This record gives sequence, C-alpha cells and structure tokens, in this order.
Amino acid sequence: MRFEDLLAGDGRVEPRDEMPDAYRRTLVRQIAQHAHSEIIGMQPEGNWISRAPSLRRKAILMAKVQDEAGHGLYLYAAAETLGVDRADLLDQLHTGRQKYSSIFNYPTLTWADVGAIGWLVDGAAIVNQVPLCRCSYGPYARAMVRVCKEESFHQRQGFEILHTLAHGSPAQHAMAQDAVDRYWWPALMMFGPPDDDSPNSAQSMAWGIKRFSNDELRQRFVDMTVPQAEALGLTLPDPDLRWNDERGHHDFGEIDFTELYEVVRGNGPCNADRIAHKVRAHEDGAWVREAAAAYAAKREAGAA
Ligand code: FAQ
Repeated sequence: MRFEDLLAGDGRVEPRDEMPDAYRRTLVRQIAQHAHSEIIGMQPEGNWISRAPSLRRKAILMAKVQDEAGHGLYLYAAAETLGVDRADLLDQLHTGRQKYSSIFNYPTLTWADVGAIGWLVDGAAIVNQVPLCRCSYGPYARAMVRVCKEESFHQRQGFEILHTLAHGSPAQHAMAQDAVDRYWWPALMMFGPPDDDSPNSAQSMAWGIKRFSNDELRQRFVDMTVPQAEALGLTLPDPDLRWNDERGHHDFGEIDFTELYEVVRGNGPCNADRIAHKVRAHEDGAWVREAAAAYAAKREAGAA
C-alpha cells in the first residue's frame, strides 16, 4: 500500500514498506535518542545500587536498571529495522552528534532521588510513551507496548520508595521533599520545548509518529501527578500550581526553558561525566563484542 494511504487509514508502516526519506530520518533520530536515553539513564540510579538501604531495595533497583538496558537494546533493534547500524548510532552518541534526554544530566544526591526518578521520570516517560504505542511505524509502536508495561512497575516502585520516606522520620520526609523539589522542573522539561518552539512536532504529528504535542503531554503529566503528590504527603515546588475549573486542568508556573536548552547543549550538571562513563564502558566492553562476533563466525562456519 502507498505510504500516504497507509497513514490515512491509520495503518502501520513496516520496515519493507516504501517511506519518504525524511520520515525514515525522523524515526532514526527519535528512536536512537530514545535508545540512548534508556542506556545513559542507567547511570543516575546505578549510582545507588551499591548503597541501597536494604537487600530488597537493592534487588528491585538492580532489576529496574537492567530493564532500562533491555529497553535500550530493544530500541536499537527497532532503529536497525530502518537500515542504520547500531555501532554508528553509538558513535554518534559518544561524539555528541546525537542527543539523549536532558533529565539524565542531573545528579542523584540521596537515596530519595531514586524514588523521585521512579515516580516523576518514569511517570513522565509513561505519559510520553503510551501514545507512541500507536506510532505509525510498526516496530517502534510494538516496542513501546512492552516498554510501557515495565515503566508502570518502575513508576510504582518510585512512588513506594517516596511513600515510605514521606511517612518515616522527619529527616526522611525532608529528604523525600528535597528530591521532589530538585526533580520536578527537570521532569517537566522532558516533554521538550513548548509547542511554538518545537521544530519537529508539526511534521511528526502529521506522520502519526507523535500523537500529541509536547505541551499537551506536559499538561497531562501535571494533572496526573498533583493528586499523587497529595497522596504522598509531599508538595510540588510551584506556587502557581492550582486547579483551573474553566480549563479543567491545573495551571502551573512558567518553565525556565533556557535551562533545558543549556542542558541539551551539553552544559548540564553531569553531561560530561555521563558521556565519559558511557565511552569508558563501551571501550571496556570491546572484548565482549569481539568474543561474541568470533563465536558467531565459528558457528556459521560449522553450520556451513
Ligand atoms: N532532552 O522539535 P522537538 C526514558 C530535542 S524517558 C534532550 O520538540 P521532538 C525512560 C529534540 O530531540 C526519556 N533533547 O523534538 C527512563 C530536538 O532535537 P533534534 C526518553 C530534547 O523529537 C526512565 C529538539 O530538542 N524518552 O528514557 C528534549 O519532536 C528512567 C527540538 O525538540 C524519549 O526519547 C529533552 N528533554 O520531540 C530511562 C521519548 N526535548 O533531534 C531510565 C521519545 C527535546 O532535532 C530511567 N521521544 N529535545 O536535534 C519523543 O517523544 C520526542 O523526541 C520528544 C521531543 C518529545 C522528546
């Protein structure tokens, strides 16, 4: 079926279908950035695996961080269906030519940050990714179905960490509040620039890659999160946050988008560390890739 007809009938574009070059390029850009985010996103929480407060917390956190690795690999595989090479995508990440989500450039200073990441960062990821389950590109849409199921478990484990801290000692409550205070605004920035400053949105929505705009999803996240903060007994650090009966949504304060642009440009608190750590891990893993390739070649020769 022709590309335009597929989109008009809300069908799914599959790897062997004809598609415009620009559609392919946009998908590679978004899926690769998404994959890179999952992999770089292992670092902030990975920082707390050795210091988790109990064996149970440690086992849960290890499983969660491993899930993120799985999401990354799944997404690289989805990108490869578009004819790109994974090694090339990694090279673009390592040399700063491809992006990853701004949120992973903030430090995890306390154990409560692990809770805040699960609750707010995975919460924002779910709001952003549920509509991607209906993305027009089949392999990406199908990957998102499984990823979203795991993200909802992640979100609940973050909520539970914060709930425990918020109902603990005054010092634990203060630690939970501090984490939420630091992660709230960066979490809102995950949805990207405002609609009138989002160069890719209009075309991506016309192609059915994005189903909602950045601001629509950001609003949905705020509306979802406010009652959850009340249930936690924590406040969100925004004096302008209030229910607007007329709009049927929460109003919220102005976001400092210069901070987002600076972090995306590489000037966030942890950008340099994150990439240096990633490049080091990649270099340390060279022998694993070589061994796997040698083993595959040997099996292939044996089969022949
Ligand atoms: N950070 O025109 P738009 C996770 C870039 S969740 C960095 O609006 P678009 C789970 C954007 O790429 C995080 N860059 O762009 C997890 C574009 O640059 P380009 C990952 C940003 O694509 C949880 C430029 O600004 N999720 O990993 C950001 O239409 C816990 C202009 O922006 C996804 O990637 C930002 N926040 O909309 C893992 C979801 N915002 O490429 C571990 C899929 C914008 O032209 C632990 N992606 N930019 O040079 C999307 O939905 C979209 O790509 C948006 C941006 C909404 C992020």
